[in-house]
Amino acid sequence: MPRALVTGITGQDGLYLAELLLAKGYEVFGLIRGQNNPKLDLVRSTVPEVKLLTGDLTDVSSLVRVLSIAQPDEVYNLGAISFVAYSWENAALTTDVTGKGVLNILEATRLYAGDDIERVRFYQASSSEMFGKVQHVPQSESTLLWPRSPYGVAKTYGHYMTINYRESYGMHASSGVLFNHESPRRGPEFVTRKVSQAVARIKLGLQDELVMGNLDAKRDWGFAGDYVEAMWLMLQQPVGDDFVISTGETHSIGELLDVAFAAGGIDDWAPYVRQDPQFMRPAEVDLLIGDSTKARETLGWKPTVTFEQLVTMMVESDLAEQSRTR
Ligand code: NDP
Ligand code: GDR
Repeated sequence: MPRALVTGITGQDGLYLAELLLAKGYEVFGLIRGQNNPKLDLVRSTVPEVKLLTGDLTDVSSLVRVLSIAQPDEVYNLGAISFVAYSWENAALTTDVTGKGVLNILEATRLYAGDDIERVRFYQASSSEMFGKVQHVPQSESTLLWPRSPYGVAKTYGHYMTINYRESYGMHASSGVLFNHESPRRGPEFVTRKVSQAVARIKLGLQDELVMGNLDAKRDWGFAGDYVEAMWLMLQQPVGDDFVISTGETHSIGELLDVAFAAGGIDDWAPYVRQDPQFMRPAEVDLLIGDSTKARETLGWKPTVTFEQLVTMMVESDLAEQSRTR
């Protein structure tokens, strides 16, 4: 039975990845930070087979201990401070967790592998946010990185450190440059879920206003369930490499509002939506659209859920959840 260690198990992707790995017959270990995390209930009820181990990406000794217990064949580093807007307010902490945390787990993995570096394969959750002020459209593995947020800068450090471990030590280390991916499990602070929850609550008469930031930014949004499959596929390749994972379609936040309100049976969103500077960012990433040709050709990966299907899935899920809990 292959063994996998997943950091970020309480996040959106961690849960989907754990489900995928369990279905493939893996023994799965998840890194948790410890006490009183309300998201642990969902992990325990959805994937009770996962063995939870306590540690933190900022604490190398905890990672060394966790690796020695889990004895993984594959390490998926999904843990991060992942909310871009928050990263300006907590730039140093974001750097420690999202940036230096990658070095910590790479180094702990190298120590764990010892003389047999091929004993373990490593996945790093890199991000389209690294493209920032985009230098080419669409963005591929060779597009110049120009991050525009402390989060993007930290991810860029982790990305290059992963490549460096591959090149310096021959580690089977892969970096997935994933574009935005969403699901009903998405955290409510991210724009898709904020909108889908608001549509559900407006429809049910629980809320009458949605306060937003920049409506002109464009994102390439896919379904998280599809994207975790790409992570696994990367670690099944003969050598580590970097892959862009994206749909190749881009939509503005305005278009997201169009589709989400329509999915909730509301024709016109304008009467409900107000913009407020508190949700504007000091520097914006205006346009993301990915070219995932390499992943499609090498991994045989492709997305299965369209933008409209994704947004509708999220609105329907939130309508069901809000109806249950109101
Ligand atoms: P989430 O924000 O949902 O989950 C983040 C996870 O990181 C949580 O489990 C959180 O644990 C954990 N974490 C936070 N701080 C630490 C720490 N100090 N030590 C250990 N774990 C920590 O993210 P997603 O699931 O959406 O994303 C997974 C990864 O992929 C992240 O690295 C993200 O940056 C990256 N990514 C995501 C994309 C997306 O569109 N979703 C696109 C590209 C990259 P806790 O519950 O304890 O806070
Ligand atoms: P992003 O996702 O920053 O792309 O990072 P988010 O959903 O937060 O923002 C997407 C775009 O929407 C605009 N926006 C708003 N965003 C939020 N959160 N709230 C609002 O009210 C709002 N109004 C407009 C933003 O300005 C932005 O342009 C996500 C995270 O998952 C990262 O961890 C990951 O690396 C990248 O996707 C790829």
